[in-house]
Amino acid sequence: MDDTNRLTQKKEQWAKARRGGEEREVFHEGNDRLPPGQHLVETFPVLDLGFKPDIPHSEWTLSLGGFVTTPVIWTWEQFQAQPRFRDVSDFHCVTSWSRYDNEWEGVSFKHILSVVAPLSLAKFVLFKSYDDYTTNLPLEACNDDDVLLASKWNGAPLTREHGGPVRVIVPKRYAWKGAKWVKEITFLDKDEKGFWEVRGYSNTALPWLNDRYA
Ligand SMILES: Nc1nc2c(c(=O)[nH]1)N[C@H]1C(S)=C(S)[C@@H](COP(=O)(O)O)O[C@H]1N2
Ligand SMILES: [Mo]
Repeated sequence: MDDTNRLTQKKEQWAKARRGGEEREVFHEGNDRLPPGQHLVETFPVLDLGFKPDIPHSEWTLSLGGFVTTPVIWTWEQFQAQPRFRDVSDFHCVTSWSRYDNEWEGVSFKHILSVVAPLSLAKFVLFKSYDDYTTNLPLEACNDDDVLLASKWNGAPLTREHGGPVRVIVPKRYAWKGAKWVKEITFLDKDEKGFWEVRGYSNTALPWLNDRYA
């Protein structure tokens, strides 16, 4: 087994153990801000596949393609030249921690949609990252006011460990639906499951429904 597989397996076991524990005795009911089964943290844990890609701005590109009218490949300078967007949101990881009031800054997904103009047959979005991670969402879920491609967190450039240069933030879904180190965004007519989705995690990933596993 290679290191990535071993770490992935470890993470899965950890998530399952947490789930078992929660179901038996430490399940949190949640409240009007904390979804069921979550607990609040003030730190910002780092989760990845055991590999944090290092992409200098000079080599970074973001490709937007698939079923769109105008595919584009942005350099770092071109990404930075897009209209800026800021949003504060709560972050919910499926391994049960939540972090409130994260201030994200970058480019809104609404702006992405206005640039590429998806064709009417585009119904799903697949995200690919520099660490080969993938995750998927319906286009509807991405076309929301709080979804963005973030390059700053709490006023500072996004660090490499948290997905810099650019990560995707989808506040209404568990955090695995937001690709760190994002590299390609592909608009598709059919749903194509991502890394965790093919490994038994929920395809919808809705924190308020405690919707963790498929
Ligand atoms: N490229 C990539 N994106 C990823 C992951 C990953 O391993 N690789 N992990 C996901 C998971 S499971 C979570 S909880 C969040 C963690 O983000 P953080 O490390 O900033 O807390 O990133 C998500 N995006
Ligand atoms: Mo996660």
